[in-house]
Amino acid sequence: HRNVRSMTWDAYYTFEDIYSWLDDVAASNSDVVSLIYGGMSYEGREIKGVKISHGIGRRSIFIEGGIHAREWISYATVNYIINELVYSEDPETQAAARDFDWYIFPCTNPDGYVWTHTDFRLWRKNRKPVGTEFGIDLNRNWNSNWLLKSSSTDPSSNTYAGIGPFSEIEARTLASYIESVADTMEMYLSFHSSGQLLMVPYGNTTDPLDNYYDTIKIGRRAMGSLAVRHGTPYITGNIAEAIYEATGTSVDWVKEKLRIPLTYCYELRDRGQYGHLLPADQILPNSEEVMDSVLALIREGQNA
Ligand code: ING
Ligand code: ZN
Repeated sequence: HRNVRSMTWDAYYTFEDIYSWLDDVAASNSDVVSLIYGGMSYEGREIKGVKISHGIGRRSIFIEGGIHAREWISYATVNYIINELVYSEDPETQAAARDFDWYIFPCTNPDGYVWTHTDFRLWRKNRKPVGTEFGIDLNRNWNSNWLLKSSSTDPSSNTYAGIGPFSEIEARTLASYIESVADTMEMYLSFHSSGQLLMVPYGNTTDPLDNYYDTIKIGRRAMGSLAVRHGTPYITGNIAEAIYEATGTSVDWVKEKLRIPLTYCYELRDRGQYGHLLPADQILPNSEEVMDSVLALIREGQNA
């Protein structure tokens, strides 16, 4: 396939083009960027990402994008973050790139993403056949309160949770990769669309558990920074209070099992006008404001 040497922010890219671009970013910046493999998909595609590291002994930040196939803005936003961390000349961005090890996966549901380009634009799940149906919701398959809330046992449902926790190779292999790098991890970010929300665990209860008050305070300040550039309002809350109760999700598992202190899930633009079909001319403003907010999360997280 063709070699994507630079990515622009006025179009959505295919699976092949994203992976080709990751290859090139790594090859062109081999002192700092390496390719990493977070796992495998049912149809045999790799969950490919990049590690950005300016040396050993750093704390780390993990970014998970594209676990839901139709949420194209998630893939684009995560690619933008990679691009900024590698190529930006902004001093704060460069400091963030230098001060942390970054583990970044733009496409954690490869088969689903390919399907949204070839066959069905609004596909959400993976593509494993289940009887006459297809697909498990990869954000309901994690081993944290599995099947308890907003999860289905019906394979035709968009929130079908699978036959058990980590039944799906994508969720299972990614989880074991996350676990393998968790000791240095301070922040975990998951990107979805849409709704303009910043959410913290947990999804099974509105109770303010763990470091709820700290993470909400940090999150609200970061959403203040997000709004500075284009005025886009985000609401911060726990999953159950901000959107709906849902369990078996990646962020709940990361927080509950790995105890990563700053674990957040974004619902990116917009608030429903276009939903998952966000026009490509919003990729850049969306990504700029999100990058501002990621830097703010780091800043506010250190001051907390
Ligand atoms: N929303 C998320 C979903 O998986 C979510 C909301 C995220 C719930 C993280 C719990 C944890 O349903 C979308 N748009 O997919
Ligand atoms: Zn989603």
